[in-house]
Amino acid sequence: MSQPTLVSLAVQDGVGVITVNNPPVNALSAGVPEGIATCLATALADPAVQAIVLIGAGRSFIAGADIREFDKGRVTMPIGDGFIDKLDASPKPVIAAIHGYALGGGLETALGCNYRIALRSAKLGLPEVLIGLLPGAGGTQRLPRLIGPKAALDLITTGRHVPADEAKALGIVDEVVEADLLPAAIAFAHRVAAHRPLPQISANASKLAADPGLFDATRKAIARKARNQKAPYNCIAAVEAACTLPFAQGLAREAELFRELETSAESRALRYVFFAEREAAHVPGIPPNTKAPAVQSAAVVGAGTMGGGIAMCFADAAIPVKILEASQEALDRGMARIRANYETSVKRGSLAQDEMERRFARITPVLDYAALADADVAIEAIFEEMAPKQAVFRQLDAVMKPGALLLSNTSALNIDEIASVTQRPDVVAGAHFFSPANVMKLLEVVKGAATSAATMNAVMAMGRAIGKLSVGCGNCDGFLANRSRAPFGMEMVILLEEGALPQQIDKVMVEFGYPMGPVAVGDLAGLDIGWAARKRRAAADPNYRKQPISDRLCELGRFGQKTGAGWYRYEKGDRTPHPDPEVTAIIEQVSAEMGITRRAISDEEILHRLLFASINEACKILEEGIAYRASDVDVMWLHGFGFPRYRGGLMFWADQIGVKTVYEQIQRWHQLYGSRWAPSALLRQLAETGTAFKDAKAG
Ligand code: T1G
Repeated sequence: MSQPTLVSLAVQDGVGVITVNNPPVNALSAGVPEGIATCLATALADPAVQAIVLIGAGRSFIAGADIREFDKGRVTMPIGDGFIDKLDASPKPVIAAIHGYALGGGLETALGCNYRIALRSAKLGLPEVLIGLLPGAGGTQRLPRLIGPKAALDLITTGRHVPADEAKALGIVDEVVEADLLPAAIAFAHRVAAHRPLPQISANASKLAADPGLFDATRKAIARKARNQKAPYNCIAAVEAACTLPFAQGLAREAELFRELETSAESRALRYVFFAEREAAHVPGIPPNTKAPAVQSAAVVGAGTMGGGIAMCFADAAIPVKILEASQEALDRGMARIRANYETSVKRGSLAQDEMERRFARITPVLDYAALADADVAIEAIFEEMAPKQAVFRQLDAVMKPGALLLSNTSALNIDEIASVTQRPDVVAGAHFFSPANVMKLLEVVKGAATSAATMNAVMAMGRAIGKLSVGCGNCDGFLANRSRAPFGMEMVILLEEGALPQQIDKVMVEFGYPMGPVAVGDLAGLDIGWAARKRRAAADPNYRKQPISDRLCELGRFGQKTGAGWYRYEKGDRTPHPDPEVTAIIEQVSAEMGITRRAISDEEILHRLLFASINEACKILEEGIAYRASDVDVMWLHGFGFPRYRGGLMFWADQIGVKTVYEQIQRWHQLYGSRWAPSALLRQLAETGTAFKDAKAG
């Protein structure tokens, strides 16, 4: 069967309409740039054609270069050679007609045209920086010429999508229409067919005058977010070149700066993450694009921090939600916390007052389970104890309408044990939100033994509907996220016993790219939560490895920021962690009691002991089939634990070190430290076969 035509030309009413048809998003895959150039040449040679419209078929204009092509060893720009310059030099007017998205090379294509018309619902942008690149098809040279360097820097260094109305206000788009894009574009073409000279962005330097301090100020402004990264700075350098060099030299400088990025570890990692986040949507046993019933109403049991945050997720997605508590007083407290959360967003300017009221009104506090009966989904979000959770599920099982999803927000407890108290275990699953639930994007969707494929599909879709990144996994103690993170936490405590201090561990991990050190994160979350969990585990498991330093801090009432002291000391009203000599003394005291001779531990040993411990556990989770693919571990670590995105994720980063190197180091620590470092069978197999972690297959 012949390839469907990627790019076609049809002449309508003296207008040559070039249509790009490369589903799903009209990426500039091989053949598309060439097709545009061929159709353009044909249209220019046709005397019947007075003007040209370039439009996308299906759901979008052009969403950019084909990101998959970068890793196919293509050294030149993956968007064909200079087809945009051919558009730019066209003697007949070319109008880009934009719907859906015009992103990256797509917007750069539109900037090569003389005019741009867009549907009001369209979004435009240059998001290359988000995958560790820069607009490498003239965008860093044309956009500043169109809207000025300051506005161009904002779009290029943030990669944000700009709605059509804002694009018009900025001057990127000439006209915004409500509907009927093609007829409007053809009418526009007729209006400008005789206009001369044609507007040519590359020839217009009138807006390039930049405040000389602009570029240094921008470099300073992005420094925190752009830490350890190159792309944001190359973006700035490329725009600076637009303001200091003639167009042709500026293009050459842009290409040079682009090439520095295309093969960088940062861009390879960010391009990997782009696809890993999309791959996570696929749960084994469920064909892609299987429709799921939309959740139109929700119920949350428990109005604590998590329950309130979960209720906000539904209200924010315009889904009415009821929230239940055991007493009026608890309910009032929960509602007050929700209102306070919204008021903080209004104060910050990220939420309008009237929108806040609309969202708050979608949350209905109730005291009676019967009031939840007609919700499409009920999410239990009470404290982490099995018996009370089972009691909630018995109540839900008794009242919820047939077909309702019965979900638990538990972060580790056995989904099968929860499902076992209901008559409908097939609709029971885990929906593990991360705190704060209304902010964190990750939703860990846990499949119990009896959970049906339809339920998994429905919960994954529900997560996406409320703006979450749903990642599926199997049922075990701690599921995928917390189980893979547990060895990191244990190793951190042991490093403290052996010779490290909190401030050293945090410095290592912040320099690696975490936004906050793991020890300081404990103080933020509250040390009492972990203390309660440790006491429960110690009671249940005599072999449980105690954490005497952490316990000692808690026995002293040092629960972290909430008590003004934890691992660190805090000044009133200030969240800055200050190393505390008292804590150093406690640590040294415990080391002595444990008979440990403290030693200096290198930063590299800290980094590798923390992360390799979790890599080994992740391999076990994969070999047991609890994780469906290694990239799901990475997506969880990026969105659940703040692992730096430009390093790709725990397993992608491990691949940069090499499976064999990781394996041999773990073997050495196994000799030195005993069973907790026993290499997983999968890790050994990957090392022996030379298979990358990212290609590790679930058991
Ligand atoms: N290349 C290849 N595949 C892409 C793609 C792209 N640019 N964009 C999307 N896809 C695939 C995606 O993997 C998924 O595949 C399907 O399309 C639907 O995507 C020269 C060098 C456009 C906002 O960074 O931001 O241009 O999972 O699930 O939620 O200077 O896709 O179905 O197999 O995301 O509606 C710049 C990236 C490239 C835009 C639509 N452009 N794409 O979101 O659908 S670099 C981008 C997106 C560049 C130039 C430089 C989003 C979207 P599958 P989806 P969506």
